[in-house]
Amino acid sequence: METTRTLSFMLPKLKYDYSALEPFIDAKTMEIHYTKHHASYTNNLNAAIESKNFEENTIEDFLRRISQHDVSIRNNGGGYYNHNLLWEIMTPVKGQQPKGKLLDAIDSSFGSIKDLKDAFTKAAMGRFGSGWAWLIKRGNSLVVSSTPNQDNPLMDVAEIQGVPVLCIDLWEHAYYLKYQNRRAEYIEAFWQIINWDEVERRFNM
Ligand code: MN3
Repeated sequence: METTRTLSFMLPKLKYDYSALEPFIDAKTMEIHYTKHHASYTNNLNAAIESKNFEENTIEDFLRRISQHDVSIRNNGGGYYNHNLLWEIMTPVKGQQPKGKLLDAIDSSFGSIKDLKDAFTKAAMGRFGSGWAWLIKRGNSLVVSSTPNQDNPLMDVAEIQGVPVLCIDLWEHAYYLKYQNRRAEYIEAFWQIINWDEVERRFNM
């Protein structure tokens, strides 16, 4: 007897309040971003895979073979994964700094944290239109990149592939209410709320 296994993805719970990242990210933006945008990617992804049989078991499995799937899974699967990661790598806990093997890799790959910040900011400013900038792990080193739309570095279609450890959302929905056209200010503010402990945990995985 053939069984149909229906896979479905859950919108993860936010670990902090909508207002927790104030004044860097305002509460209204967080609320809309999570309850509308991320929820839509999740629902649309589930609709795109409903009642179909796939070999994939995890979102990462889908992304690594995304060239085999239709554009709806690419856009919504990317949107689902990217926002899951985004909520995790931001924190209301002030004053975190990279340390340990992560700091070693930052120093050997970029020179210093300042150099990493410059490279990350340049990639984020240089992304035309909507997309993401990334810090990705390739072996024991780190690389900065950016992708359009909801693509990400796990995808087999990405220009620069690797495992994401840090990301910034460059869609206007991520910053327009507070920063309007001032993307540079948003990127500078974002740098103040990075959860370096989580970035380090992902780097060490
Ligand atoms: Mn977004």
